[in-house]
Amino acid sequence: MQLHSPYLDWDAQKALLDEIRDIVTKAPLFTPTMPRWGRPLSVRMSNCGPLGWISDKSGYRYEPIHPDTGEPWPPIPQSLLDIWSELTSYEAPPEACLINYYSPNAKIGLHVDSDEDDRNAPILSLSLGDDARFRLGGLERNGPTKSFILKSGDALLLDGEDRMAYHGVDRIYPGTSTLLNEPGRINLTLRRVTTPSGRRNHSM
Ligand code: MD6
Ligand code: FE
Repeated sequence: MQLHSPYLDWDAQKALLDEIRDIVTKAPLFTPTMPRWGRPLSVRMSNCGPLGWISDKSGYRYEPIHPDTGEPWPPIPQSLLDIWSELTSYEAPPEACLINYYSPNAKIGLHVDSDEDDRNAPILSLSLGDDARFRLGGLERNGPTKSFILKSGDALLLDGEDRMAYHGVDRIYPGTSTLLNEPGRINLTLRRVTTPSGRRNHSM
């Protein structure tokens, strides 16, 4: 893992927030539900990019359209593509940017991001708004974990052995940032979903 704290200064955070607000007017936040039981998650979501991550009764997956509007997701802003290039040395651009919105009581349980075909690509996270306590474990659900605070403007890269590590957000700390004009937090995760074509691998 690599934590850049902070990575974005106040002006860059404000500019990114404006871009995310614009995306969310076109692709409104939806409430994902747990597969099978349909229990709603406490986090609300949207996406930008050719693919977006969704969860509903049928399961977790990437889809090219918004589950409520049926419209394609808005494109990933150039500013985010530039950050991906700056912080990762990955050969291909991200295809999905998941936008998570946390109200003061929202959290996300320990999980592994494993719906991507390309598990070699890192996942890059950017945080805006209130502080969050992020928990990072290992490859096994019941293994030891450590926790640290993610602040507005922080960039976190889950790469290498941490790419498939369990992680989650225990809680947010309302009122620790004034960026959003209201208590809450936005987290963006940039993901490569498909394996880039022409990739060289050991069979060649
Ligand atoms: C969050 N982040 O910070 C949730 N996933 O709100 C994630 O689930 C996450 O930060 C993959 C890689 C980095 C992350
Ligand atoms: Fe995750």
